Amino acid sequence: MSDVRFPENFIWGAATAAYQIEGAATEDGRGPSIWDTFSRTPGKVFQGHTGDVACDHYHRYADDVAMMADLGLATYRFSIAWPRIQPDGTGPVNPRGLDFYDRLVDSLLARGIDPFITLYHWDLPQTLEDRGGWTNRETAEHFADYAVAVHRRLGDRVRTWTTLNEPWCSAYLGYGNGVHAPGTRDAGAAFRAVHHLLLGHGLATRALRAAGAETLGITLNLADVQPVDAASTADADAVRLVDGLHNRIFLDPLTGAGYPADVLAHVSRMVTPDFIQDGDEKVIAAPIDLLGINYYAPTYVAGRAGGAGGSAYPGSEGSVEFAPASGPLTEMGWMIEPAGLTRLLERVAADYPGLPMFITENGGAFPDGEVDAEGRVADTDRVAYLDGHLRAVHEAIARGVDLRGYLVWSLLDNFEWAEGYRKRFGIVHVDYLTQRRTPKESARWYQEVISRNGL
Ligand code: PNW
Repeated sequence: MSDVRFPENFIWGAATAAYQIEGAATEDGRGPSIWDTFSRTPGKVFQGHTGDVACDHYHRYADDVAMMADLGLATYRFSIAWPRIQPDGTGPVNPRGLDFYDRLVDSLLARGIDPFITLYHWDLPQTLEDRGGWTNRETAEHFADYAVAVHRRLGDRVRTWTTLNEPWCSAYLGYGNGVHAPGTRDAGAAFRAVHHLLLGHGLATRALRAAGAETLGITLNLADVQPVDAASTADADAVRLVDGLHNRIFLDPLTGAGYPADVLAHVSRMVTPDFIQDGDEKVIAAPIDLLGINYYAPTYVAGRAGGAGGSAYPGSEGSVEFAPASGPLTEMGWMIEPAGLTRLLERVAADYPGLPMFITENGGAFPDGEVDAEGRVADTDRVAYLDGHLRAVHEAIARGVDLRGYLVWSLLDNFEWAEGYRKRFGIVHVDYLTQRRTPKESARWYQEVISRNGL
């Protein structure tokens, strides 16, 4: 099948995040983050796994970059650990922390790989959490200072800067249902966090623009929210609520429309939104050059009086029922539905026109098995998942969506947050006892896709 060709300048790559791969948790002056604390709290992470060692990427980055070059990656998305740069979250920078990213950027550039930076992928300095974390407005200001400090060191070589990864997860899983760090369970805290994360994004974007950063953006894990019954008005109402809490609460203010009235009314039933101050929406609407989208699975909802709702959607209980996942599933229990990605991209393009998009994460956890006697990992399911989703991406582009690139999640098996190391998303297998890397069949397949610029 050689009919699936991507645009000439389409950008291929892979993504990771600092806490999930680096290890070296106490080295070179790194301070503790909320994930160090959370992973040490009994019962929070599978079998008490932590990111203390992870993939030891901090020491093995040069080999990892060589592997990326071998795969033909044009870009590599990684995150900066805030507690390496400012161990307490504020104040003078720790030069040794910046040195690591300096070396990483140089080795990427030496191999012709474009660095794609995420400034915040969930590892908030613990000191800031001790003062309320993202529920505290000051964290947004500290974030902008931190962003500028990183840019001052790397801005001469890095063109692409994104502020936050998935603020939905930080706010609703971190402060709403407590499944992620810091583990708070409070609907009001979740909405405060949403606002302060967006404010931090806006302040950082404004400051980085003034500092001369070339391409600025943010990554959202947007949801393709679908009704169980397309003919039901109750289901349509449920879709509107969940879409509002997941997508529009971020996309509308980011693109200058301010918070949607229906979402604000919903939030106001749980908390007085006095944390939204005059002028904030203007800050949040700082122009961006790209929208990063992470997509894994669709979300099906029904409207039902007394519905159980979802813990990650404050206020959805009593009116919404989340349909259990059905059909083929990944090891996370997430539905495999590539058409959801096409729908999502077309929807964003239609409702928020003029915003170039990038798939900043897409991939799946599968029970790969171990490396076999021939040194191979036959991850056929992952190849099928990626093939299906790339066809879905291609379809969206064919229908006119301005999508610039695709980054697979993830380059390496890594610390999958609350699931610890038991869920493997990598196209490269990691043996955690030896730290040996073995490209899976999916890595060889992806290498081929990249070299042909198509399927
Ligand atoms: C994203 N959910 O996390 C993150 O950006 C990655 O760090 C992570 O490894 C990857 O997706 C796979 O999980 C999510 O519960 C975690 O809906 C949880 C959810 C969504 C995204």
